[in-house]
Amino acid sequence: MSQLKLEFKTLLKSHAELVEKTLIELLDEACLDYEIERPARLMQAMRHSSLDGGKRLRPFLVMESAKLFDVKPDQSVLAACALECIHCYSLVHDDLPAMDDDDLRRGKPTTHKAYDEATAILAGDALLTLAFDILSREATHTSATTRIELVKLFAQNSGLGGMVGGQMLDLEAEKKTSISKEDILTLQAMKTGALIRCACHAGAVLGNASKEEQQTLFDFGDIIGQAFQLVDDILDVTSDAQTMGKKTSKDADKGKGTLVSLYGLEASQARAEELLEMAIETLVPFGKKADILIEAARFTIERKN
Ligand code: GRG
Repeated sequence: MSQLKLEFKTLLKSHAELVEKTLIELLDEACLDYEIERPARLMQAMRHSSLDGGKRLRPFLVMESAKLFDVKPDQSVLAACALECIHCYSLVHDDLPAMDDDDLRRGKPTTHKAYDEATAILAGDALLTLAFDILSREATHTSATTRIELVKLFAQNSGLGGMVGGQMLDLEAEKKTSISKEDILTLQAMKTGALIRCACHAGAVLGNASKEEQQTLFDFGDIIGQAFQLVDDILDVTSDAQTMGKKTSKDADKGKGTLVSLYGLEASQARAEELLEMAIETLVPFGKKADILIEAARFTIERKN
């Protein structure tokens, strides 16, 4: 294994540990910092949905993108955790019977299986709103202008024009007999790509980067977002539930149109490699400072779960 890959793996683990520790603190605080009582069952379901699992790729991207602009991980971890809360909420709601109807997530029972549907809906809602509570805090960034910029960025990427809108397009696509490549790319860029792009862009915002630098991180995030979803579709065909920690063959079972079903495995794998080269090219202006982000792009392509 190359020195850089080793460094990336070590950082992925240590950032994930920092995210876990911070999420535990944020959830503990959420029980304490107001006078009003917190429903214990809801708190447990939020912890079940957000702690002890996942690759924590989005927070990693926030922290490593911010590092390009000399923001240390302990200064970017709160924004990183806010994004992870939004991601976890989306997984909880996506697993519900009304959506993907899944029993397994991150190797554990999905939240509605461990609790019940109503509690899972509320746990998702509370994680989403907690994300914006975190973003509004002075500890997330000393500048109120930057905090508002982050709120807008996270809201736009997670909402109607981003992840939620993409999920709607995805649900509608399931009912169609065929779907074009352009439609697949649009819905994937919204459903999955938007949060990954947001992670990289947020790092640049936290670092007060110039508009040009922000655009570079946006472009990088956009490309790895595409690659991430493409690999997710490939793994849905080639992997198994134990490795993935969630059910596989879901796309084929539903007759769902993906780039893999349109072009086949080989062409999809070649496209993933092409996207990796594009992602690396995007970061050329940052030179060696971007080595770890490039490894993150490689991980997105080579990951097994
Ligand atoms: C319900 C509003 C709403 C949105 C759902 C995120 C999403 C939209 C659906 C999840 C379905 C899915 C499996 C999409 C493929 C890409 C994806 C988001 C995979 C899960 O992300 P990972 O692999 O998960 O980063 P971990 O568990 O590692 O955090």
